Amino acid sequence: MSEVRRRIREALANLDREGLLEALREALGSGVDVDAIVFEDMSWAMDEIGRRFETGEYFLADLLYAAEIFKEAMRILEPYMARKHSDRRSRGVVVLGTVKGDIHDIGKSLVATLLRLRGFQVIDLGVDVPPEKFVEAAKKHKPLIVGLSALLTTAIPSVRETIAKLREAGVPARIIVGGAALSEKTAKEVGADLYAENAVQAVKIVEKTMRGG
Ligand code: HCB
Repeated sequence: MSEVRRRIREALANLDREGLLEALREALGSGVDVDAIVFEDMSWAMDEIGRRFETGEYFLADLLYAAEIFKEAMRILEPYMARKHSDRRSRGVVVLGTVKGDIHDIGKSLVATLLRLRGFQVIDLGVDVPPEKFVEAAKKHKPLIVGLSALLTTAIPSVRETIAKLREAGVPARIIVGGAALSEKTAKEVGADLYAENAVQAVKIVEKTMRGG
């Protein structure tokens, strides 16, 4: 891995805002791929921050600050993502939200951003979304796909309940799930149709599903 990418990882993991912004500008100036920065380096750093929180090295305030720095970095990176991913074809509706009991929104918002860049109309329901709100939005907007996000293992029952309520209500949309609480295996267990590890994969899967795949 290049030195500048290593600096991006270290700066974000160490909550060094200035160091991160400087490394990002340098990386973008030297042509480093924006997806590698966001989905490999910055995502790795957020996981590392989670690990430091788990071991007691970081506190809740550090997680909040990390989220703030991440969002600031995204404001620099988004135009590069737009250049790389933009496709203005109109491709249909996706309803997306973080399930009830969970307020993590960075990953879900990244999925929303990429889908919008690829031409999807995204109805983003936000965070801590109760199952009934997913059902109401699905009935109103008739999406082909509903996306659920969950980072807390304690939110997995909410994912299961939301999927059950969508099915009970006869919503025909395929359901994709993602977020640190889920895996291919848990996705199957809670009754989801599809699972994505990151936003790029989510978009590929949604596009394939829209094409009938
Ligand atoms: Co939070 N938190 N947190 N947190 N947090 C995690 C998630 C832990 C894993 C940290 C840890 O202990 N290792 C942990 C959960 C442990 C567990 O349940 N097993 C945890 C905890 C415990 C908590 C609190 C309970 C802490 C407390 O209060 N004591 C609390 C819960 C609040 C609540 O939700 N009710 C809490 C709070 C917070 C904030 C608010 C301080 C802050 C979030 C701010 C925000 O989102 N605006 C926060 C943060 C930042 C994190 C970590 C450090 C980073 C999350 C993140 O943004 N990652 C996280 C550590 C980790 O995840 N390993 C930690 C970066 C994004 C880009 O990755 O995985 O979210 P992503 O999204 C990807 C991918 O999953 C996929 O695409 C995205 C882009 O590539 N994807 C989807 C996501 N959603 C998808 C949906 C689809 O349909 C398809 C694909």
